[in-house]
Amino acid sequence: MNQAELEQLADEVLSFIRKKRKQIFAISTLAKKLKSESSDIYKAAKVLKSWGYVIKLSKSEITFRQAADTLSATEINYYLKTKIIGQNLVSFHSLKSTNDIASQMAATGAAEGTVITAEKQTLGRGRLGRSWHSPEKVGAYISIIITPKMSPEKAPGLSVMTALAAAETFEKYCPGKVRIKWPNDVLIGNRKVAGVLTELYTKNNKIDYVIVGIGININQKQTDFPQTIRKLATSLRQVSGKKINRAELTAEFLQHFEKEYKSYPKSQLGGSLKRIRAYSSLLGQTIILKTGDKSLTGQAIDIDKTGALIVEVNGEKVTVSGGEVTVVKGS
Ligand code: BT5
Repeated sequence: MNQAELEQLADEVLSFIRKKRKQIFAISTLAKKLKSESSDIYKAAKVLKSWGYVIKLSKSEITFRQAADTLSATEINYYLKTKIIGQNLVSFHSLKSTNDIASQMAATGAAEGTVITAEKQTLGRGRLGRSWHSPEKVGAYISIIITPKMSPEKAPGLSVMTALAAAETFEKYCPGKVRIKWPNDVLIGNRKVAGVLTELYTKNNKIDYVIVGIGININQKQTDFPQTIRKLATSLRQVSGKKINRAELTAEFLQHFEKEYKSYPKSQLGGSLKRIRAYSSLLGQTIILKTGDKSLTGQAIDIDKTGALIVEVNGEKVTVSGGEVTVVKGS
């Protein structure tokens, strides 16, 4: 049995023992059920231990004690209750960027709802060539492939939709503290806890596919962030005071995403505007908004169903679909 086969067997053993914590399984019984040799089951259990699972293992018995802190497909699947999003789930240990792999997979026909995750990214991307700090074991780096049947002009609101799904996920861990900073940031206490990067691919003026990427700071301590962003960033653990199960949180986020996405191609953000407004950190504030080399100053007054920000500038309403916002202090 080669390493890949052994890892697959380890996954199968896990799916048997994972749901029954503390139950003693005879290796010979598992071997029969999985049509394998007892010696291979033993080796597979050792692989699970090397992945961080706490397992009591003897030559004849296996007992599952505790799950590993991983973002593996098996762990996420354990918590996943979606119908489409994440039903095809591919997890990597290390990638340059989950968005890049997702795009390659979408271009070669991966199904809508396919999700790519990574334990760490070596070239995690933000918008406009910026980078996303993506260290191992503490965050979640997720990309979702979607193929909405709608015109490309309707795509910008997907970032706000995703930020909403993230905010609703985080609410359970940090109730009452989560804010959405239009168009793609999720903040807690004015610090960034997650960022969304939506990339649209078109063919003949139609959407070919969209990659929705999100990076979530989950279990970082403040010193885990590099100096450059230490004052700008936070994690769910820092705010809640509790270490959070990353696989469970990822599954919960995918579920919220699926719920929001269901109605999006038809009615865009129509059904969720009330919640978006309630989470928004900008509405009512005086802001400076930069788009390309243009800049405007005004009061953010609303977000519409396309995800655009409505800004009042000298008594006139201006609708903007993207950009960089700075809040003018004391507004
Ligand atoms: C974003 O860009 O906020 C989008 C981030 C998307 C990351 C995900 S991870 C999975 C998928 N695969 C990828 O390669 N990317 C996506 P932007 O609005 O441009 O913000 C980037 C800025 O946020 C940086 O310039 C830093 O100032 C700050 N930043 C970088 N890493 C951070 C982190 N871990 N936490 C908080 N802020 C961070």
